[in-house]
Amino acid sequence: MNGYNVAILGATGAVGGRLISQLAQSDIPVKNLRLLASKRSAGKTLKFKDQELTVEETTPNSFKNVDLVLASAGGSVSQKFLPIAVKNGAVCVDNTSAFRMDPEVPLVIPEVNRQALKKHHGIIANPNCSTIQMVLALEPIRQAYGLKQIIVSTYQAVSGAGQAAWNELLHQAQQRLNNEPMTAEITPVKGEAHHYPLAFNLLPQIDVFEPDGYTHEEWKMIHETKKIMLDDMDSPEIKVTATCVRVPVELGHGESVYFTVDDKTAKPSDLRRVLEGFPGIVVQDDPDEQLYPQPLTAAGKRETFVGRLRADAENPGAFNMWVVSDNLLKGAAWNTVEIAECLVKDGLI
Ligand code: NAP
Ligand code: 3JM
Repeated sequence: MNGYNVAILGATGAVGGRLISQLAQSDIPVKNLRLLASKRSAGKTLKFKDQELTVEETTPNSFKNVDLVLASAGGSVSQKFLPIAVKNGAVCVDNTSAFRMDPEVPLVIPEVNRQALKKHHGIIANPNCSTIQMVLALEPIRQAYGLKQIIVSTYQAVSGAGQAAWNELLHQAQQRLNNEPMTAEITPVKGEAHHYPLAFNLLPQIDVFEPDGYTHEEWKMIHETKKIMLDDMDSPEIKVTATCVRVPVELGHGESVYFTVDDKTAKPSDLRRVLEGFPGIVVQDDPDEQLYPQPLTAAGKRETFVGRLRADAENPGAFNMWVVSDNLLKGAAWNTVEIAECLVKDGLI
């Protein structure tokens, strides 16, 4: 084979731009690349390697002769177009939540459950950004010491809410510096009844609320974690609970993760050792040197950074740690391209 025909759906977005650059850096042989978005962006040009490519409006015909689709244009767009792409013979890696809980669809972090790719029927789902970095940091610990419970609080960057929300945060910050009232039309969630400024603020709402008082983002973290680690979105084997908060950071989600392990003799130094040997993880943990992960230092990197690892002094087998990763790279575009690389290497396209 002299290369694949690839389409990027949502190519003009915050994730889409990174899908283009991660694909350019990958070892996937690309014969032809199609950049797809809505009618609004049709005709714009974007660079892939040294080629200037024109963005096209997405229609059902966009998927003829396409081998691989990398999708990141929102759940309803994936729901509409990916089944058409599959019918046309393409394999799709989807960044949205549209198919993540479908039992026929593998939900994959390559370092954790690459083997699940073998069961695909045309669509593979990329997990939520907050799920990916937490599960990647907990999997080596689960493998070595067993995992019983996870209590996570997230500190999620505005870029996770899309380019328009990111622009709005910068505008709000400028308004504050100009001593003008801050305005909000998107943050915390586009389309909701109420909007609040995120600049110099914290908003404990990501995605819409469910009747039980949790947000959809919090339930995504719970179900996705169980599906990836235990292959059962409702498994009681590991208890998971989450609080998701949007913070006025541009790029890079932070997470405070409290967890308990089966092996009550495990020490922080044991956990640090298994984390250090795991692919995709970098331990940054030296209080004497004030070394710990930060969004500013994680932005632009593919790895997930772990620090502040310490035992709960009052509860044997319980620990706290702090996890940071670039939400648009390992949380989205890099994990998607990494999945595609695995599909190519494993002969699954
Ligand atoms: P964004 O910056 O708002 O970009 C949205 C993209 O979707 C743009 O390219 C837009 O094209 C395109 N689009 C919108 N409506 C479309 C339509 N009807 N047909 C075709 N294309 C359409 O958002 P983003 O941050 O890149 O995120 C996009 C999606 O990726 C999110 O909705 C989410 O589902 C997923 N995501 C997942 C993760 C993760 O955790 N894995 C992280 C972030 C995002 P135009 O330029 O024409 O408007
Ligand atoms: C829609 O930071 C975030 O808001 C999470 C990323 C995101 C998702 C997702 O991947 O779960 C933003 C907007 C979705 C979605 O597809 O549900």
